Amino acid sequence: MKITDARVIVCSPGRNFVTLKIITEEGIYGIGDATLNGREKAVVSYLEDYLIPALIGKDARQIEDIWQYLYRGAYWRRGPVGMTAIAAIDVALWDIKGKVAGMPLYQLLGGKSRDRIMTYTHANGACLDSTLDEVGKAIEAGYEAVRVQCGVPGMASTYGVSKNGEKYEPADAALPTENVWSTEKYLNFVPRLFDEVRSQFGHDVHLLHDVHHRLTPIEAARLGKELEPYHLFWLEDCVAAENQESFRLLRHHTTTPIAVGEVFNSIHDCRVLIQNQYIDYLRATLVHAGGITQMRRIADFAALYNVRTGFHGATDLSPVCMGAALHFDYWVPNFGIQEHMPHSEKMESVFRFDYTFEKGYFTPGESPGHGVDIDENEAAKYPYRRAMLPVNRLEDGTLWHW
Ligand code: CS2
Ligand code: MG
Repeated sequence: MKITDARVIVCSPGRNFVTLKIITEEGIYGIGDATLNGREKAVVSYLEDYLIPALIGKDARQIEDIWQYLYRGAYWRRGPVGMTAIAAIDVALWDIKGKVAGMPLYQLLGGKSRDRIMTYTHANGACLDSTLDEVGKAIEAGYEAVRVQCGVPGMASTYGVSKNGEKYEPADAALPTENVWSTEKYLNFVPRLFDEVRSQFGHDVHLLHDVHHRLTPIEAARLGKELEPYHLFWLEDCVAAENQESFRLLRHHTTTPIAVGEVFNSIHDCRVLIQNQYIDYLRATLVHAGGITQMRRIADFAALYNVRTGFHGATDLSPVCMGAALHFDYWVPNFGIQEHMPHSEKMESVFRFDYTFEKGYFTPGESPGHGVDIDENEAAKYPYRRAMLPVNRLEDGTLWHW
């Protein structure tokens, strides 16, 4: 089953998506998501200039060997650009395998382990009252888990709180816009936020919060400890994960569950955190961390240490990522939760998918493969626009983590 062609489709129906289509001599094709927010064209070049030429003529059935060839065979291993490109190929090849077998992807993985997939959505507002309103709306819509982000008094903008009321985190300009950050203002405010949310909505709803790498280990420990009475489902990315020893310090101070990993791309990024039991949830993105082939190894390893999955599902990942992730979630024994930021109608108009959503839960479809396709004519209506994520500075001008 020879690969005869592969092409990269770039479109921007509200935000940029990079989609890979691999075609075999039998005419069966598979689709992968190669979107890396704010660095899209780097992955396009990696695919077009380096990986696709090496793919043509290979047997599409040999997913493992192709993965090893692209990963081990490259002297320059790992990194978000290369691993996103490999993941796109991997997901497209699994899609082909499912179509050939006449089975949905979750069946190829071993069948379903649950009946439906719990998701969390985002509630955010510029001030406490509007944030509480958004939490109320999410609960009313049926979500059992809500990520809460709120503007911090005295700070002009905050991570996770969009400026114009959009549902998603923007990559909003051709060059990065700048946010200002104050750790003290933030730390003084967040426990109050969760106190209000719990007193208004009770303890049944799962609450999550994302710090987006902005604290030092001891600051994160303080936050985790002060949030303990509010029983978070997880506290995400409270420190940057380059120095993984940071998580030991954090872990020794708090029982608030810890989630990390949306920027990871290798099983080696996860090993220390998992085997030392520093974390509870792994956020690695299916399409940034080497696709199904690597992700199921990471998940199996995590299961040995009671670490569960919590896939990244922001709107900068296309419906192709969501479709493949949902099949994985349906199967993976140590599933935790799936992030869900709804795509706009315009974004969805470019893709065809068979997964369904009802009151906070997803179910993947039954069509062979991962069940997501791209309408190339629709995609052509929305040309690429460069859009970059913001940067962050402390009040004195020091560049900080975004
Ligand atoms: C976020 C993302 O979903 C999340 O938890 O951290 O919104 C993230 O900022 C974007 O995906 C960056 O591309
Ligand atoms: Mg995050």
